[in-house]
Amino acid sequence: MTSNTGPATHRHGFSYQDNLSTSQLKAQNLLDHKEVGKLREAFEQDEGIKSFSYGRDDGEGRRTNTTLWHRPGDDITGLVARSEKVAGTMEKLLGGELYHDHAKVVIKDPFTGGAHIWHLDYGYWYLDGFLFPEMATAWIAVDKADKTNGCLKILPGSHHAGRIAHVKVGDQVGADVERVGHLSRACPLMYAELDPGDAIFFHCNLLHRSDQNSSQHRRLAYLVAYNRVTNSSVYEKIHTLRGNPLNKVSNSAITECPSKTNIQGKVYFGGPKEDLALRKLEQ
Ligand SMILES: O=C(O)CCC(=O)C(=O)O
Repeated sequence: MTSNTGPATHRHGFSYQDNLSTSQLKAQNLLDHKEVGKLREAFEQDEGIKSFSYGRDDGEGRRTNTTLWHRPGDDITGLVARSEKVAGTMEKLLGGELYHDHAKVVIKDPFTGGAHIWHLDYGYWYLDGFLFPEMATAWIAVDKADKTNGCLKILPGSHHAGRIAHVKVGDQVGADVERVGHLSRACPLMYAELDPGDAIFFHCNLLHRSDQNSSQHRRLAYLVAYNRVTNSSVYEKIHTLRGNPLNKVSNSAITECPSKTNIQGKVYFGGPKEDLALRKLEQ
């Protein structure tokens, strides 16, 4: 991360708190049992998740399943994204006031869930016109995520390599495979195996991927991406859509919120056909 962020994040590219060691990469119980239960129930009932979900060819014979929206809204998904323990932690890691760039639900259904190939999030956010890699993601496990159902895989410390070249693979934006091979020797792979409610916060230049889910267990994760307010996109249209103040709330707002989701205030993304980064890589 940039020089004004915490040392652990700076060293490994992911963190929860500054005294984190590599063996404790996760934010254990970031959401407690009740909070993550409410979030899961909301995702399972939510009409927006079903109606706006889209797939991407993973280049490995399957498709991913994601629903992505800009602007957090006031329902349980929005309150988690705006809460002190998620947004406030991220603010400390990124070193200043933040925008909520987007949130998404990534569902890997049993036996059919697709892979997310090796990439950096800044591989495509760069193409969306963000000048600085001052962006990061909170990846929150809603279902248990392990090696069998396609948990996140990361190369700790790889964010020090900066932005590496990306190409279109299937419908995804993937990192240069030769460079990933070299970096995987320099920064040995870690599996982010998480229990429901655990999370990791990772830098936008950290190399990551997740495998297909061939197990009998669903893997559902909630991802919230943040950007420094001083790092607006140079594209006016993207800034207008994504550069909205965060309006943080206290952690108790999560418990106090009725669990129903609400699509009001959210702006859903239409998938690969609306993907500026993918269009640019096709040129
Ligand atoms: O949740 C996952 O499996 C990875 C998702 C991801 O890396 C992405 O959507 O950019």
